[in-house]
Amino acid sequence: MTTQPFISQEELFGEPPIETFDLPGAELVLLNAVWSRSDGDLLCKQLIDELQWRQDKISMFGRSHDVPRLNAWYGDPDRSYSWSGIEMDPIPWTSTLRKVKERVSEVADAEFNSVLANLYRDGNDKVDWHADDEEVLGPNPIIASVSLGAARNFRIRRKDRSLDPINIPLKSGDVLVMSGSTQRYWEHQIPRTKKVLNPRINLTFRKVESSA
Ligand SMILES: O=C(O)CCC(=O)C(=O)O
Repeated sequence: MTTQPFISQEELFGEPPIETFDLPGAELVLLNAVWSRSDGDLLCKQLIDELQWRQDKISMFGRSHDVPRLNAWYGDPDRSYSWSGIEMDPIPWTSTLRKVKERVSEVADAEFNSVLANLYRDGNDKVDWHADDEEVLGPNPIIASVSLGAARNFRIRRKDRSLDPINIPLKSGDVLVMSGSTQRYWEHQIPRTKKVLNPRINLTFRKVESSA
């Protein structure tokens, strides 16, 4: 008796394992289903319970607002991070995050010393247009971004608005790698949507300079 090889949904419907994007001044690679969709969903549930989520506040026009998602910053000692006036000291790696980091380092062919975790509780949570261009990341940072749980649209546009924004759907288990001058010339967002009712975690692995 011959056994049929297992064919995943992705293979059956032709989702390419690696997608590149021809965008001027950006280097962007989407690695589809580095984790299977079901493993990605399981990992999402596990990290929702395991990580120490914090609700940060941001000040706008003299008023304080909740950041529209929860965050957590994990990493090597002395790898603090600050953005929009929010200071984050690293929490030591959990064994789950360490395993995820090892896999991401392999597929992105890069080393990382920290990760910003974002928890979008449902489609009401979002991140506004921004670039990950803080000085501690260096001039051409490589950022590997893991999506787990609900699929969401990632939008990216030129800072000079010379092109229409591009929409990249990110699904559970995908890894998006941004490198080169992407953060210098482009900015990205995860827009709010009424269509998504389930949570999504995004882990953006980064290499930051020591704060010591
Ligand atoms: O959730 C995402 O895919 C993007 C997150 C992001 O832009 C960030 O952490 O800087």
